[in-house]
Amino acid sequence: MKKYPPAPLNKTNVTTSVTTDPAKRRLFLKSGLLAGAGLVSGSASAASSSNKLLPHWSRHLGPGVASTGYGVPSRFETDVQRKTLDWLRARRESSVSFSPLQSQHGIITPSGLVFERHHAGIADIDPNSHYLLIHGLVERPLKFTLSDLMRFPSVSRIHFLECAANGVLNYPGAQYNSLQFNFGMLSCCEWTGVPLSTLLKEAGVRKPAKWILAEGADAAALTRSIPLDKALDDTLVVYAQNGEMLRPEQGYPMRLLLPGWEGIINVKWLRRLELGDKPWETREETATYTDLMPDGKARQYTFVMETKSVITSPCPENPMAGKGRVSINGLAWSGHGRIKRVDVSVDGGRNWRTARLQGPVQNKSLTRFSMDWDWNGEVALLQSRAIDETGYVQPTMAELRKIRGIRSFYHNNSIQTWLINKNGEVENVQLA
Ligand SMILES: Nc1nc2c(c(=O)[nH]1)N[C@H]1C(S)=C(S)[C@@H](COP(=O)(O)O)O[C@H]1N2
Ligand SMILES: [Mo]
Repeated sequence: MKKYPPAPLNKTNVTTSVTTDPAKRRLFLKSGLLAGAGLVSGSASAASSSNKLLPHWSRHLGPGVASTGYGVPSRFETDVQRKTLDWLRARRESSVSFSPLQSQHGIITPSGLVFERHHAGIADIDPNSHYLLIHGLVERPLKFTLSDLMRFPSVSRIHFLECAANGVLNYPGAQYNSLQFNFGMLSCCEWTGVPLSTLLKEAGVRKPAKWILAEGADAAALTRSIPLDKALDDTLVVYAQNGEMLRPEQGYPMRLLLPGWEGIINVKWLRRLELGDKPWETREETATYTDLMPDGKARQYTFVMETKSVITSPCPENPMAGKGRVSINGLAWSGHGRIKRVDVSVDGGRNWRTARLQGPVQNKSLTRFSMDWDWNGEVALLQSRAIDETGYVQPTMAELRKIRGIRSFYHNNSIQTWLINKNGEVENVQLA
């Protein structure tokens, strides 16, 4: 492990840039303020600009406030990007980009790095020409513009969102050596909006209603059927994400958010909710987003994203820096509720140790875990296994296939194995 000794203290540096004398300090602050406001010309104090031991950013004034009204990351972080695969649906009819989880810190995905999945591209909606209609089995059909929605009391909640197809590139024979491509259809944001139950109360649900059809305003007019129970439980109509209005990619000006449920049902660019007494059997719940089981029948309406976890460092994109003490870091999540425990193995699942969870552990949210490890430089097999508050344990690929067979495609929540090579490189492998 690298050691980081404190930088040598330089006398000139200390006395010119920092002073503990209150009188001098006031003077220093005053001239600093004036310079910042453009009232004083010239560069930083002569004493510090002549000190060549300091890096240039410590010797010269910076450019003032950021050059754009909306900030961007450091120019040294430009390789942190969403990514696409040329062959995989990089067409406007169907496109997907993957979030760089290897560069995510904490649990919130920055808005500009949230993965995208579009069935007809991004709808560019003028909020003044858009409204949400609630109709069907209701007492009073209602229309809500964005500003109508924003008049209701709002809630803000942190939830993950995962595409049911996350991990399909990770079945045997199709493995990418990548965290981003195998796990990056996953994000976690703070979402702000109105509980759907509030809007349904305004419209008045009529007795026979059991299901709701949700429809998007994109060219796909994407539709899915939603059970009324979930709609009245924790479903939100959201208009904001991470403290600002939704990004166009995420459904501006309004989308549905069904915490813990598969991505597709979180209808973006939401324009219509129709109440009915049975599911509509739309394309996205019959021809796709169903799982063919060993007996030849297909599982349908598999809403919940099951408990899952992955080590994000080390991973193929984050190789080992060297022998010695490292912190194994990862993410865990469950569509059933809170994460209760995460176990980590460095020997391919023979022995497990309980990892630290970074609190507060939130409901249907990404949860950070970590474990200290002294790497002896030998080959190792790293795994993580999440357990949620219902007691559900994340399965191995073998366990998953025993139940699901080999034709099932969506909802791959199996345990991931990273092989650590002696040279520190990390490989995506599957254990038999
Ligand atoms: N109207 C509409 N809603 C949609 C989609 C779409 O193409 N159109 N894609 C769905 C799918 S398959 C997923 S996984 C999520 C992705 O949400 P995101 O793009 O905000 O990450 O949105 C869902 N909602
Ligand atoms: Mo999806």
